[in-house]
Amino acid sequence: FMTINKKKVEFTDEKDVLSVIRKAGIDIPTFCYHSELSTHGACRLCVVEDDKGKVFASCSERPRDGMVIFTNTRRLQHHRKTIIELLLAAHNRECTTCMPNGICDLQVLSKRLGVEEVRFENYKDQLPLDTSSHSVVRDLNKCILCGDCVRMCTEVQGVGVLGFAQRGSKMMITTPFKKDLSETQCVGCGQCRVVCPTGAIVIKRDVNPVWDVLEDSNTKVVAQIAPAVRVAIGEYFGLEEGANSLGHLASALRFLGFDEVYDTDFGADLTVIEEAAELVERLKAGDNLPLFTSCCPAWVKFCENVYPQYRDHISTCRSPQQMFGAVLKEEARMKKDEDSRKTVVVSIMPCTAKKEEIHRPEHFTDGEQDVDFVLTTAEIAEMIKAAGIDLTNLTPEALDMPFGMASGAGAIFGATGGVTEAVLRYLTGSTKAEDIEAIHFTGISGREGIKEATVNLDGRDVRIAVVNGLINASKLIDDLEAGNVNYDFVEVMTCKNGCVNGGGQPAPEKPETKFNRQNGLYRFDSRAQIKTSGQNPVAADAYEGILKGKEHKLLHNEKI
Ligand code: HC1
Ligand code: SF4
Repeated sequence: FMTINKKKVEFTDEKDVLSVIRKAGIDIPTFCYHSELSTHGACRLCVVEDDKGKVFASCSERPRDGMVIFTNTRRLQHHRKTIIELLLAAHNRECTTCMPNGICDLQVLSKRLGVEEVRFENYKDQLPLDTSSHSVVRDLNKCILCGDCVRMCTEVQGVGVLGFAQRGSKMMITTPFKKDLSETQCVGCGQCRVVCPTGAIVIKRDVNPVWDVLEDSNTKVVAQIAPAVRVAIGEYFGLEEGANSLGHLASALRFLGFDEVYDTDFGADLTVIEEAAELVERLKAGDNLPLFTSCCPAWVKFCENVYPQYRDHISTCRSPQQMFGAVLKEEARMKKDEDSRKTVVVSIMPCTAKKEEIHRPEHFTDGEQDVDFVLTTAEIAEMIKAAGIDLTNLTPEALDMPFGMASGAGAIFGATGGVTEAVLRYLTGSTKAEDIEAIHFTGISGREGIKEATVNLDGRDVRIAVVNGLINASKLIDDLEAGNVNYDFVEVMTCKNGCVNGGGQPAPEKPETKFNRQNGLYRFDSRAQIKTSGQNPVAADAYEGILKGKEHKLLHNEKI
């Protein structure tokens, strides 16, 4: 037991006093504390006072039996207010035009703690923004040096392009040799933005050019919605975490002026069919095994940067977003006599790295970019709100045809293990509920960073690994190099738990948020009429029609 504000509180295995306080229902403020990152102890907002008058950071103290602490004395209130004032003094305070306006932790806490004035002069020079990345924008004038981005990039992603430099009032977070982000090994995952408590790292917005094309009557604007978006966008509108909002979103997009609305799950069905064929071929030839999945662009970039010797192991398949983009543009080319409008494809994605993927030339078809814009879940929510549409009050609508049909296997792509599960459903060929369930329980689903399974396909044991969080990809490849492990198929998703936790999604409210979204995708799958990609009649028709003779050209990467 410990005593918090004169009340007895029980604790068990909490690693620090802060966790005990929060478990007791007191929301103690912090900037630099994330349960999944190491403890930094820098922001000092979580200070508490003991019965002897000692003040200490609760994030860095282990709970002890008999401890007596106070969380909100006048002294602590004064201390916290001064910290916020000092941060605000060194901060660009153009809040009204700042992207996280209204949800910025610095803004929220300064209101909550009753900061009425800033008694100190701003002593910092304004620094230029780094807009070089397709995925995120860095604004050092809004950085409060909590180090959350540094620890995320290093500890979870193993990329490590952000670090502290200089000391005292000159201290800043920077890249190696202060290079622009686009010149570093940054993979564009946007996870630094998810943990940034202010506007120092924000999503690169593509909202304005999309508004322009929506208003242009010479343009047909076609949307595709990624799997993970449907189970997260509702959070912006007060819906339950993991609730399926696909139908609501389709309706909202039509209100915004989109001409056709599709589901990237259809592209995922095509990916399953192509990637499964590639796996079978490589298993036969024994070449370039393990086969690495290619749907996550941040992983592809990471592999190219850090492990170029494994480049040929990555599947030649384009990602579902790129396959679908190529199909939509091909359809437009084939029908240009009926419809002379220019077709613009907009992807709605949970991912900031998808913004860069669309510019990779090996994904172009005959030199033409297939997907024109990527909007993250955060950006489309912004547009829906700007238009005054209340997502929750819309009547859910169906997707358009001819491509608006997808299997449940396509939807689970958005959760770690989902791509593998979808490929195995297709390769085993059974549509029986018990066989589908058995695949789920082979070991490919779950919360671990690296999962393993062995599955018998046509008499051969196929060794599989499923990875989420890039640092785990490094561990796996180091083990492969050392000969400690051996696999035939490896799925890698950059973000922890997969796309549900992507850099373009709402910042998770609590640790369970990502699991609620993951469960939402599996619920979506359980209600889907078709379960495997091979059963998708629209995909089968596409192979007989629009894709015939063009499978490689539209669905695979050009070697550059
Ligand atoms: Fe993903 Fe994918 S699952 S990469 O996580 O393969 O972004 O949702 O759209 O392309 O389908 C993301 C999600 C997404 C692709 C698919
Ligand atoms: Fe690191 Fe990802 Fe942020 Fe790039 S986008 S700096 S790789 S966390």
